[in-house]
Amino acid sequence: MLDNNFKKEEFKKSVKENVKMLYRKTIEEASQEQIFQAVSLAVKDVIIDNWLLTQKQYEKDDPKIVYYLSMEFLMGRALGNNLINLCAYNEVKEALEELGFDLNVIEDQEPDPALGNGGLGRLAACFLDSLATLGYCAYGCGIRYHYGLFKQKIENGFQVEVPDNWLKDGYPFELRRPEYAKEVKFGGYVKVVYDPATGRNNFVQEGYQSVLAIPYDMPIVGYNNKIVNTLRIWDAQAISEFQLDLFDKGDYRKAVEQENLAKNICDVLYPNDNHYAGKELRLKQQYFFISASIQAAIEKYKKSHNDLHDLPKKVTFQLNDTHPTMTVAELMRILLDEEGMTWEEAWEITTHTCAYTNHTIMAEALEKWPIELFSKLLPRIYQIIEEINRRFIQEINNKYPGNQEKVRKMAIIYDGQVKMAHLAIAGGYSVNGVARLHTEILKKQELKDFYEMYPNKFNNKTNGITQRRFLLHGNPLLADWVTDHIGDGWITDLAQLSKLKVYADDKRAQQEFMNIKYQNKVRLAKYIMENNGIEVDPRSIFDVQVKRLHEYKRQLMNILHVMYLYNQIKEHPEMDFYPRTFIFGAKAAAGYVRAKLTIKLINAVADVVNNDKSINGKLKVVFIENYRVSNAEMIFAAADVSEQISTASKEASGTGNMKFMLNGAVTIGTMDGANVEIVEEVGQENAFIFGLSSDEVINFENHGGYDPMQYFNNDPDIRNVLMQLINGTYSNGDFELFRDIYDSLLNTKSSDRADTYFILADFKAYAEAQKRVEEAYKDEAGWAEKALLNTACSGKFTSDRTIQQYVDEIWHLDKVTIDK
Ligand code: TH1
Repeated sequence: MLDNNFKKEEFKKSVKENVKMLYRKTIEEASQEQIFQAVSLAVKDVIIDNWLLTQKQYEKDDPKIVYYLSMEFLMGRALGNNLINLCAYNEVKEALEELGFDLNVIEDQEPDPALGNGGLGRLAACFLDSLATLGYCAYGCGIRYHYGLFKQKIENGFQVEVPDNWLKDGYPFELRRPEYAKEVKFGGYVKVVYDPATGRNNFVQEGYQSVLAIPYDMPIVGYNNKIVNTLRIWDAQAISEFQLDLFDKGDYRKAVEQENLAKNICDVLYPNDNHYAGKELRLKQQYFFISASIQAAIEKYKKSHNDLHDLPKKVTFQLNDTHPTMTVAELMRILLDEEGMTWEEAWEITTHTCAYTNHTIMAEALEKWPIELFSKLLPRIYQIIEEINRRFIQEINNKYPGNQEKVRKMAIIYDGQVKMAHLAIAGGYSVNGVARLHTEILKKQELKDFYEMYPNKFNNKTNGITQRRFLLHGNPLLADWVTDHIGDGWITDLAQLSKLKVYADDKRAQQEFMNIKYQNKVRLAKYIMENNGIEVDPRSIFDVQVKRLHEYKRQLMNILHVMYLYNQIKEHPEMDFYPRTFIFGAKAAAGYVRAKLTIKLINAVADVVNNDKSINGKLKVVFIENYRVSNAEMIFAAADVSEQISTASKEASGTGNMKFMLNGAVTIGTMDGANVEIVEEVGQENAFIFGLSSDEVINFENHGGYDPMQYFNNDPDIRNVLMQLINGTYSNGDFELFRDIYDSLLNTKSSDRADTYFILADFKAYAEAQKRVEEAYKDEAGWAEKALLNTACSGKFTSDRTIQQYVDEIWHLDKVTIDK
């Protein structure tokens, strides 16, 4: 039996007690939601003991700390995951059964905290899980959005956004800690005050507005090691309502302004993935959580250390993309203005404490703030950035005398804008990409000049995912099967999955493996029936593309290919065709018109295809509403084919690709992001690779694009499909509904370049790869071997490996174990 604090009878008693205390009810009278709250409280009780133990150990050992600063933490539900990591899942399941409840149903009561958009936010959550499991002292720092990413409803085929009020019934796994509140200042002006005692100019912000940042802590439970780390998310509260004596009671107008400022800062997560909108409120959010987090970190450091010059030995601030880059200037501000350091001292410390991760090369995601906006909202921070910029330009001039081109391309402030990526690179000691190909593109293209100037800052950390959530919790049948064959070491050492390779051509193992896949497909088919009212055949190929909707991810190419297959089946009814279910799940940013239209197209094609009796159910199309972490776990487990078809060079890494692979799905994809490394691990013959390479794409882009018209003119299959966008086939005779999509592919007027993402260029290669998928699937044993090998070769893609590389090469943390 594993070592945990769960005694079944005690646990049952505690649940009953909680139901009584919380709701004045007996267990028979309580609703499932109330049982969820009571169970969570009982679990939290166990967690808090370990949380305290961990705290004690950290105080004793004084390890180096990483602060993972991120605007997004896509945690997903906590109850099931906490039980898994406490090694108490099965016991609690039994205990609840004895009380007459089903743990799965209880888990379904939990709101899915969606404080993130997609890969970037989910990566942060996987990293926290790995950090706790590996025994490293880490804090996640973020924002307590009152509304996470919207819930998606599909009405008449269109996406409708519904607010996600995840805090409505209270969230049992958070702890409010008002005693650690911090003041954050906005606006006003900077007054220079000469101090004759020190002979220095002091910079004092005056006439500002304040907001109080209140931390809420969430426990991050390590796997089977008693370690509990902390995710600290900050909420905003008006200073006046918190601490009456702090505010000037006479200034009513200011009081109201401060009240309003506090009110909306934490309202809502910006729903844009890979896109920057440049809104003032977003800038406020960034400074709000960074200022609070850095103040708290410095205060904590000073409690047990007396020399801030040693900060880099004890602390790293890891910036999750450029969103937290304010860290560089805020740390400088504290060291200069509050600690009285010289610029040189402060800069030395800052540039050895901050490190930056780049997650995208998409131009529209680059953060560039107008000087006007920035300097008005953050006058002192802006002043500091100006000085950083002045010295940085000097450094460029020293290295490249007279080269104005370099200054133009690299300056932090240029053309009336503050460029956050440049600040992050200049202000930190490490710059990393998130997959090997992506890091190479950074070094050779996007950040070439910076790489030339600071080659030693650049490094790669290929992303990973946590197997605790995406196999152990999400796919219990496969998890048990794996454990039966190779033991349970894989749970904390995923490389051990390679021991499964010997079973790849074993008939019995193949059968068991595919039988588990089948059962998971039945589970998903049931979910689809209940949620979409569509009947799908679990014996058909489950071909899945789930991820945020973005043109570069090319959901459009997928659905155009479905239209093409449908045409083929209609034209050649006698044709041999293996039944296939195309499954989509994707949220589009609320303002991204073309992405939303693509969702409509997918649903429109689904309507026609699914209701055409003449094709005998050979083809089904399903759009799963409200794709999110909780249903993702079930979807990965059920997939045969993993669609990873981004335009080469555009997807920095991808992490869904790894979750599919772990669960024994075979990839159809381009040589993009981490797909490259997936193919390297599993072998070309166990994946279906097609399309332009990143070099080819970049080459086209550097030479004015390519001509999609040639494909339209020369290929009747492509022409047919495109014409169906504007001849009413999928729009009840409406020629205009999908015209924007048609234009985006062919018409240079509708965008800078027609077919920006090379869909027509790759279409035939994609169709041909899909044909290979079909042929391969018909060979049952051959497919089973491929599927099994995908699981067996997925060991590299654990976030435990990624985190260990961050620790070894960037953070240099000390490993902690809890004294028994
Ligand atoms: C994603 C990348 O698109 C994806 O390829 C990568 O696997 C993931 O990050 C984790 O590294 C990004 N998400 C965002 C979200 C915003 C801005 C930039 C990116 S890059 C808001």
